[in-house]
Amino acid sequence: MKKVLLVNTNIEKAPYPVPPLGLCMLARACGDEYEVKVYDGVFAEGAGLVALVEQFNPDFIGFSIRNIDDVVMDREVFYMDEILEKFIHPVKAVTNVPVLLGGSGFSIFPVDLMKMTGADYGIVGEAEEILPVLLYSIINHLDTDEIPNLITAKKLTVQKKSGFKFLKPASGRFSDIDRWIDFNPYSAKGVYSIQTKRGCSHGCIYCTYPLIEGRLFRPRKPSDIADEIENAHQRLGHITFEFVDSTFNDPKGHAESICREIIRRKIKVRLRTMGINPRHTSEELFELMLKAGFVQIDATPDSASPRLLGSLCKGFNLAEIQKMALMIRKFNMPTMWFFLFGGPGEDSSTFHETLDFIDAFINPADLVYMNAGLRIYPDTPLYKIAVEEGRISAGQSVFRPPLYYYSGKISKTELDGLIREASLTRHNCIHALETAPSQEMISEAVETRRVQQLDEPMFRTLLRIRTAWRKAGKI
Ligand code: B12
Repeated sequence: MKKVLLVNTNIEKAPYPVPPLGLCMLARACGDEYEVKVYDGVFAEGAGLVALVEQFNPDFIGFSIRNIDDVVMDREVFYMDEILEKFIHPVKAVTNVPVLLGGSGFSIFPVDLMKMTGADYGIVGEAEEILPVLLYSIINHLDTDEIPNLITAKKLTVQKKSGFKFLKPASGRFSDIDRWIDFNPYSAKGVYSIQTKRGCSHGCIYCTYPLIEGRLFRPRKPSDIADEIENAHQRLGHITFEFVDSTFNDPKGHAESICREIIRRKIKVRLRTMGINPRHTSEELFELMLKAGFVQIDATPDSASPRLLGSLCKGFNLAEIQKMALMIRKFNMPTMWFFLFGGPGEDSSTFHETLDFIDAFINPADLVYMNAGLRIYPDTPLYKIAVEEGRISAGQSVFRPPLYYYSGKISKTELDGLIREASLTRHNCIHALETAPSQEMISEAVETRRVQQLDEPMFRTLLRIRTAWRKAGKI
C-alpha cells in the first residue's frame, strides 16, 4: 500500500486554535486505498516532522495552506515565511517524493504558492474526489491534464477552473477529526468543526468563499450532520461544536432542519456558528437554535449603512439587520458582531449610520469588532473595482504584500480615528488592532467564571472586566 502524509501547516492559535477539518476529511477520503498519516502543526509547529517523514517514508506529501495573512490591514501578519521555514523546506531537504498543496489559502493564490514553495501539484478547492484521482494518475503514469482544479509545476495554470460543477453534493461526507490527530489540545480552548454545506451563492464583492467552495449551496443531510455531532460527542465528551459554513442559515430552512434533528435526538451539546445571514432569520430560527444548544453566534453584516450594504452587494438590507438585532436581544443570544469599514463609497456619514445602528440595536453585553480596509483578492469584483479606480493595475499580484482597498471618500487616518473614538467611548466596541486580552485579564475572567459559576461565552466575561478596568483607569 502506498503511503500519504498530510501536513497541517497552520500555526495560528488566535482567536483560538482550529483543528484541520479539511485535511482530516481528505485523510478519510484516501484512507481505504492508502496508508495515511496526518501531522498537525498547530501546536507542534514543525517539531518532529522531519523524523516522521524519515520513519514513515511516505510516497506523497500534501501540505495544507489555510492562512496567508491575517486580513488586518495595519498588522501585516504574513504566515508563509514561517510555513516555508518550519514545514516545507525541512521536508523537501530530506525527501524527493511529490509535494502536493491545497487548502483555502492555497485556493485563493495557487500560482503564487506553487512558485513560492516549488511544489509539484496543487488542488484548488475541495479535494476528496480529486486527490485520489491525482494519486492514482501519478502512480500509474497517467496524463493529469484532464483533472479539474489541478495545477502543476509544469504548467502553472489551474485546469478547468469551473471544476466545481463536476463535484458531488457535499452530502455523505463525515469527519472524524480525532481519528487522525490528537484532539486533546483542542478540547480545552478549541472547538470541533462541523461543515454542513459547501458553496456560497452570495455576491459580497470582496469575498473568496465562492472561489474556494463554488457558487452553489450544496447542503448535507441534517441526519448526517446530527450523526457526526452525536458520534463526536460520544467519543470526546464535553466539547463545543462550531459550524464552519460560509453562512449557517443558508439556503433557507437548512439551519432549522439541522436544529430540529439535534433536538429530536436530544443531543445535549454546546454549539456555535459564524455567518448568520440576516435575510433568513426568524424568531423560529432563534428558538430552535437555543433549544438545540447554541451558546454563541457571529453576525457579520459588515455595515449598517444602506449605501455600503449596496456597494458591498451584501444581499440584505438595513431593516433585515435591525430585525435580526432585535431578535438577538429578545432571545439574549450571545453574539459577536463584525463590521468592516472602508468599502467603496464609505465616508464619515456612512460610518455614522453604522455607528447609530450599533448604539440603537446591539445588545451592550455583546462584542462589536471593528476593522477597516478590505483585503483585495484575485478574481473578485473588488479586484475589478480596484483596477477601475486605478488603485492597482490589471493583473497586478495582491499576494505579497497583502493589498487592501480603502474608500477614496475618507482618508485612512480619519476613518481610523473615527473607529478609535468609537471604541474608546463604547465599552463593547473593539478596534481590530486592539491586542488580544492580557494574561492578567484572562486569569481574572477564568477566576470570575469559576467563582460565579458562569456558563456564558468567554467574550462576555472579558467585556465586563474590560469595562470595569476602564472605569478604574486600569487600561
Ligand atoms: C470557518 C473559518 C474560520 C473560523 C474557524 C472556525 C473553525 N472551527 O475552524 C474562524 C472565524 C475562527 C476563522 C478565523 C480565522 N480565519 Co478563517 N475561515 C473560515 C472559512 C470560512 C472556512 C474554513 C473551513 O473550515 N473550511 C472547511 C474545510 C472542510 O475545508 P478546507 O479546510 O478548505 O479543506 C478542503 C480544501 O481546502 C482542500 N484541502 C485542504 N487541505 C488540503 C491539502 C492538500 C494537500 C490538498 C490537495 C487539498 C487540501 O480539501 C479539503 C476538503 O475538501 C474560510 C473560508 C473558506 N470558505 O474556506 C476562512 C479563511 C480560511 N480564514 C481566513 C483567515 C485569514 C482567518 C484568520 C487569520 C482571521 C483573523 N485575523 O482572525 C483567523 C485564523 C484562525 C486560525 N486559528 O487559524 C482566510 C484565509 C485567507 C487569507 N487571507 O489568509 C479565509 C480563506 C477567509 C478569507 N478571508 O478569504 N476562520
